[in-house]
Amino acid sequence: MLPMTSDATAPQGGAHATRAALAWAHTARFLTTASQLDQLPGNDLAEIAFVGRSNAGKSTAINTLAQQRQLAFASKTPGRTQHINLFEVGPREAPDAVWADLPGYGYAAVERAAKLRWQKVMADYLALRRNLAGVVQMVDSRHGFTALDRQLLEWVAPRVATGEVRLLVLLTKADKLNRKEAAASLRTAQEVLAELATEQADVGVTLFSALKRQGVEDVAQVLQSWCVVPPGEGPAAGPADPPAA
Ligand SMILES: Nc1nc2c(ncn2[C@@H]2O[C@H](COP(=O)(O)OP(=O)(O)O)[C@@H](O)[C@H]2O)c(=O)[nH]1
Ligand SMILES: [Mg+2]
Repeated sequence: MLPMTSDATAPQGGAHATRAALAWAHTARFLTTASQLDQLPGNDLAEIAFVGRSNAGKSTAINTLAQQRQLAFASKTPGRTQHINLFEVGPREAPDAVWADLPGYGYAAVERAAKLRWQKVMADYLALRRNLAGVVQMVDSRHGFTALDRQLLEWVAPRVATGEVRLLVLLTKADKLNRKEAAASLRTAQEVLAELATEQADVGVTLFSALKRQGVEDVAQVLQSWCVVPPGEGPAAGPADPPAA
């Protein structure tokens, strides 16, 4: 894990904290699905959005974190799924987080109307979803940020700048890179993300491989830290609520 700012939550706490974070991620279970933002349940639980280009490895990353083969479905018609799938995480009687699997983007064969619909859904969700605590963006480590990836960063940047929404970029399929390529991929991504840096911003980036389980434990710990307030620390003082979504 390479935090971009001194504020970024670096995983720590040793084997026990790692096991606890993985156990937390493994509790993920399907909650509901929505085809429009106004169908999303109003929710006070911290929500973590998973976003990424079609084929970037988003479903695989979610399934790997949750240690469930089919939690996030691999779409049979790539790029066509405009649904937002929500998963609940934490103790069943007292869930402490929601994971939101947002529509993949950038699939070439999608017609223009669907692309525009996607833009509206994503821009509105990222700007307005009241309980959005963090965004996990999957970027193929071999390709780096595409124009659409950067567009998405721009939509959420205002809330990242204030620290209201955290950002973690997973450079996926890192097993396909050799050591030198991996270092270059990380460095290039850091350069792009440096544009988002502010005093308050919590932005991280890490190499990730579902195949080799690289980064899985660190990512679980970061996501848990976004949602679970350690005993005695009280709720973080945040900015005023943006308009409800
Ligand atoms: N080598 C390798 N392939 C991966 C990894 N993660 C995903 N893939 C492959 O990348 C393709 C797209 O993955 P998927 O999770 O469906 O991407 P999504 O469209 O972003 O949900 C599939 O063929 C996966 O098997 C990884 O860590 N390593
Ligand atoms: Mg998928």
